[in-house]
Amino acid sequence: MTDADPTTAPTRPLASMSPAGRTTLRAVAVVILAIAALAIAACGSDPANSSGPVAATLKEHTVSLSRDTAKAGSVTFQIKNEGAMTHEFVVFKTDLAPDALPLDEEGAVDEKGEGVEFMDERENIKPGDTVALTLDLPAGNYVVLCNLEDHYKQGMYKAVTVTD
Ligand SMILES: [Cu+2]
Repeated sequence: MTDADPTTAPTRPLASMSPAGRTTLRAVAVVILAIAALAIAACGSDPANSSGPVAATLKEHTVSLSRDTAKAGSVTFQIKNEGAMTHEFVVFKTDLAPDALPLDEEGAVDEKGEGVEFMDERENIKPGDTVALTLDLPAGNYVVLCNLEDHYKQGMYKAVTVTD
């Protein structure tokens, strides 16, 4: 930011202000600049951006993602359990509808079921814990979910699309 040019500015309120007034104005400008810098930094985690870790939040009984797309290759999920129960985070590659994965006798997703390919998981994520899971994912359709008890059936899943 530069000070207004007195030769081109139509009015010059600064020129008639007391030195104290100018100092206050300058301080306000510094604060505005600081806020602008923070806003620019926040743009680094633009949800539309397909690179960088995907933040996943687990609760009873939802999975929330900072974005549902990722670029093929190394994909990291930063998983936080904000719930009151222990959860897990399982990644399946599948072209099935996210709410129609094959179930086992207990009502959990059958990790060896037809139409799903188990990729990797982080188990036993305690309330308040944050863990990372990095996988090498080819392009395709995925579902991430919690497969403890009937948490999947309760709604703990989200679709993720990985593109080249
Ligand atoms: Cu769970």
